[in-house]
Amino acid sequence: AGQKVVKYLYGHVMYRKRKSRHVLKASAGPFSYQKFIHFALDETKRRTLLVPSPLQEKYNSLTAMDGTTELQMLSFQAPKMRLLRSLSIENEAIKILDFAVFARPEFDAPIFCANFFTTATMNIIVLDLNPLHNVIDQRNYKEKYFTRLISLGLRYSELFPWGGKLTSESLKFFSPIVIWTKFPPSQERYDCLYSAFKEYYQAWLELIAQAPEEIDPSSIKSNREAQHKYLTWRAEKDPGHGILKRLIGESHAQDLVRNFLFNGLDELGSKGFLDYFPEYRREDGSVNEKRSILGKSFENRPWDARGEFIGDDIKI
Ligand code: BLA
Repeated sequence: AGQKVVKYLYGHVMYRKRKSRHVLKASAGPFSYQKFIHFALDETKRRTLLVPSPLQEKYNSLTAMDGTTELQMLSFQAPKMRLLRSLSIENEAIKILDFAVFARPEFDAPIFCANFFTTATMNIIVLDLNPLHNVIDQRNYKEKYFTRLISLGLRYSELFPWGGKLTSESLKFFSPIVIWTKFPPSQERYDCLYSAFKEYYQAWLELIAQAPEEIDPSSIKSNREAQHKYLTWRAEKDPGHGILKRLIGESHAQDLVRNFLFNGLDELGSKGFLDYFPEYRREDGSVNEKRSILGKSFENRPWDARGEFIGDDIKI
């Protein structure tokens, strides 16, 4: 039955691909992220046993309140992957991809993260292997996963210049090879972004394939907590939430964010947002709705060519 669902989902992706190609021809608008998803699923299936996630039944596709924007959700799991999920949102004017893979807590592998937001005038891009543990203070974690990827990161950071100031709190969730960039529409850049996505995803697949299963309960616990903290941050403060609310309404957006995109909040831990990020506590005990307490900073890439953090003047 699993295989059947996968085939069905593939059919769906292929169908969407043909459809969007047609749209492209008609409007010459921006391209589609469907081939990114297709590549990632193909490559993952080549390397591991990928089966649909139980989430797939509830989260599959949705038409936004405007009656034209399509939201497409896919989710899978594999022996080492707790959750591989993708959300794509497309209409004539916008193309959005939020693709992430979370390992099971027995592995301390980074989180694969591709967040692409494309309009007729602008692209906002984050592509990274988000570290599970702190790579600024914990040298051993950084060396374990990132030292060998510095040259890959360097190649693409030259092609994709740093996107400028960003929410300071986000920096802790990024690795030395993060691609954070903005650019106006350009076919050449999209082709380059596709290459970057393919190379980063291959690198992540290789890394998870090599990752040994942790058996020490305290390490597993620390991995679980780190992933829970990451999910808690993104479920509360991710910059995409406003768009989702506008498209599908507050309560659907909330459900999608908490139970699909950042699924695991209820299973991996019991702490709340303010336990992890007490600086957001307001006097009445509620969560400050501001995205950032520290404000925006890091005008330039705060990692040097050797992957050393050089943003020390700003406290994060
Ligand atoms: C902007 N998205 C941004 C910015 C970042 C990210 C860094 C710049 C604004 C800022 O400094 O916060 C992405 N931030 C991330 C990611 C992490 C993080 C991936 O901390 C991970 C830890 N973007 C999406 C999706 C949508 C989206 C799915 O990925 C819409 C549904 C929209 N992102 C979006 C928009 C902006 C943005 C509209 C510009 C608005 C803004 O700056 O607040």
